[in-house]
Amino acid sequence: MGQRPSSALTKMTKMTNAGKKTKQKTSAPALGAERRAVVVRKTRETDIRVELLLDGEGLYQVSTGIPFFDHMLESFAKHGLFDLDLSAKGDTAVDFHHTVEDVGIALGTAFREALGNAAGIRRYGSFVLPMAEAKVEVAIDVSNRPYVVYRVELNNRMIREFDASLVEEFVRAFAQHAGLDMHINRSYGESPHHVVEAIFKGMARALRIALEIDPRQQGLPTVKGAL
Ligand SMILES: [Mn+2]
Repeated sequence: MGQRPSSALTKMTKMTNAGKKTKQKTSAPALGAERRAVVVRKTRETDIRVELLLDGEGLYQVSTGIPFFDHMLESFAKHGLFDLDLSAKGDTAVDFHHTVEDVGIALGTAFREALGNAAGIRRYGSFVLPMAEAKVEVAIDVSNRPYVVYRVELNNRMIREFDASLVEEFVRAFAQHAGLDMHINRSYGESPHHVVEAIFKGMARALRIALEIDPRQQGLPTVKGAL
C-alpha cells in the first residue's frame, strides 16, 4: 500500500476536467503558482490518469496492473519528492508494452504541463545512484529538445514477468513528452531489479535537482529566451 497523496491533490481533481482527453499542450502558470497538472489519456489500448504536483512531498498512489512497474513509479515519486496519483488500465493480458510506454507518454506530458514555461528552474540535474552491486548515472537537461542516450545492457532481463528492456520504452516516451535530454548509463551491475530500480531512483533524483526553483535564477535559464 502506498501513501495517499495530500488532500490538496485530491481537491484539485474535482476542479479539473477529468475524463476529457488531454492534448499535448503546455500551460504557463503565473509565477509562484503551484506546479501541477492532470493528464487523462485514453486509447484503445490504455486508459491512464495522472495527477502530478512537482513540489510535493513524495506522496503516491500508483496502480498500473503491473506490480514491479508500480514499485518503480512509487520509488520515482518518493525520491523526486513529487506527489503522484497515477492509475492505468491497459491490455496487460496481451503484453505490458502498451501500458509501460503509454504511462511514459502520460507522465511526461504531466511533467511538461506542470512545468509551464519553466521559469526559475535549475534546468540541469544529474545523479550517480548506487543500488547494491549496481551503479547507474543519470544526466538531464530540461531543454525542451528531447533526446535520449540509453546505455543499459543486461544479460538477464526478466524481473518475474517484467522484461527490463521495457524500461527503455518508458524512458524514451517520458523524455519525448517531458521535453528532456536524458542520458542513462549503467556503469555496472547485473541484477535487473537493482539496475532498473537505480534507473528510476536516479531519474527521480536528477529531475528533482533540475526542476527545483533556483532562487537566484531570474526567468529562464537560457540565453535564447525560450526553453
Ligand atoms: Mn526493489
